Amino acid sequence: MNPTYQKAHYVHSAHNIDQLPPERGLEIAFAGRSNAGKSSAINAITHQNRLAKVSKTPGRTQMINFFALDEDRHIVDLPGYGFAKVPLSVKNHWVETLERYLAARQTLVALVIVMDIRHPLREQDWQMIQWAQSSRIELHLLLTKADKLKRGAANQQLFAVQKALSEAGVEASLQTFSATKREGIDDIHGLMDEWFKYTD
Ligand SMILES: Nc1nc2c(ncn2[C@@H]2O[C@H](COP(=O)(O)OP(=O)(O)OP(=O)(O)O)[C@@H](O)[C@H]2O)c(=O)[nH]1
Ligand SMILES: [Mg+2]
Repeated sequence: MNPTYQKAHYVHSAHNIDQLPPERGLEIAFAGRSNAGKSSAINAITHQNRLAKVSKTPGRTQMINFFALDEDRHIVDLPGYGFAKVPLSVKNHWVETLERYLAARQTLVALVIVMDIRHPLREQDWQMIQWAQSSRIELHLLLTKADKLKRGAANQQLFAVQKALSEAGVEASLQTFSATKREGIDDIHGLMDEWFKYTD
């Protein structure tokens, strides 16, 4: 494994688009519905337990959080969308902020959309997929909590999502993942190595 992921450390939080750090180097962002498992995935990928805050209560991540591997490589934990109990004004703020971040951020090279394997491709996930496609960044779908399904059922979900994406003409890679069982980490490291240009 590339040892740099373990060096990830918190550097910055932004609540608004104008609080983002200066654009420098390369950035990989993690998006997904509230409670999907974004923060847990980031912790598993960086081999740390408490880098990104994990919670049983949906809506835990309410800021855009930046973690640095080095000065030129950042992992970004985005606030979750789709949580019913968040006031409409807060929801609208984040939808707008996410759209602007995806459209404008020059350093953003890839978006990882984290989805609970039992509930993939909900409406807002499609919205994020469309924004990512129109920004021409790399797109990867992480079907997480795969430990909640038997292997056969998990693979069935993977194929169903793959089919839906190809029918919609979406270019994206995808995989199953489990933060709890630490499965799928090597696969995403391989992609991140490419996006972060560790493999050149
Ligand atoms: N079984 C299982 N549970 C998981 C997995 N990943 C995350 N969870 C649990 O799902 C809940 C939400 O995880 P988070 O990582 O906080 O989710 P999030 O997407 O960051 O949520 P927000 O910050 O609220 O948007 C927690 O109770 C986690 O322990 C997984 O791979 N397997
Ligand atoms: Mg979170």
